Amino acid sequence: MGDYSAMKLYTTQGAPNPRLVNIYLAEKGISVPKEEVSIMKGEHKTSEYRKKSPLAQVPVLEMEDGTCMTESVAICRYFETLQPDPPLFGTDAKSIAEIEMWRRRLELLLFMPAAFSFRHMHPAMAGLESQIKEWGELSKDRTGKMIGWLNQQMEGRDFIASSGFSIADITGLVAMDFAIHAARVPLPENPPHLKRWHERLSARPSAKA
Ligand SMILES: N[C@@H](CCC(=O)N[C@@H](CS)C(=O)NCC(=O)O)C(=O)O
Repeated sequence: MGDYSAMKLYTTQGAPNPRLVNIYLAEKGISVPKEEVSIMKGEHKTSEYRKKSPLAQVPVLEMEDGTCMTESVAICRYFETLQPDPPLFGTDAKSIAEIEMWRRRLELLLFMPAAFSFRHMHPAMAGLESQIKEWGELSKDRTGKMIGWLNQQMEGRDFIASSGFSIADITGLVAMDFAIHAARVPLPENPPHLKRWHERLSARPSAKA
């Protein structure tokens, strides 16, 4: 088990991209000191913070030598190399490719439309986004269609990729919770394939991270 006490993770409670990293770290049993950054108070837009995150986003991992790494999945991949067990990005050519296929689908076709829907329609986001209501509505519709497709795909599966629990499930959980709570697109009740997967994932202690 590595000692990561000289690093710092800048994170925001309730925001989906930091949540992905926090769930990943919990699943790996990795502990890193954290500092809370309030997006609503604009703490990510200060010139001091932009030195760490030029695009003014969370999360950021500040390494021992002062290097700052942004992009949630880049941060996870960094720890995956430092501490490969348990493997969450696959172990061989086929599992690595399959996990990446699902991770990309879930990020681009579920999380992004859900995020656009929330950012372009929710009044709380008016200060952060040039809102285009029609784009928000179209994105909400796309989120719902993707969830419907995913529900069919999950028939008979415990986890998203065939090799078992992975970063694809973490991406899926974060995206699905964001779709439910922020974009207000519900989980289908029937057939309950996706709902069962969601309940299984939500019951893991890491889901609270
Ligand atoms: N691609 C980046 C996206 C980071 C991102 O969009 N973070 C959001 C919070 S979930 C943020 O910092 N938003 C601030 C803003 O929109 O002003 C990643 O994967 O880390």
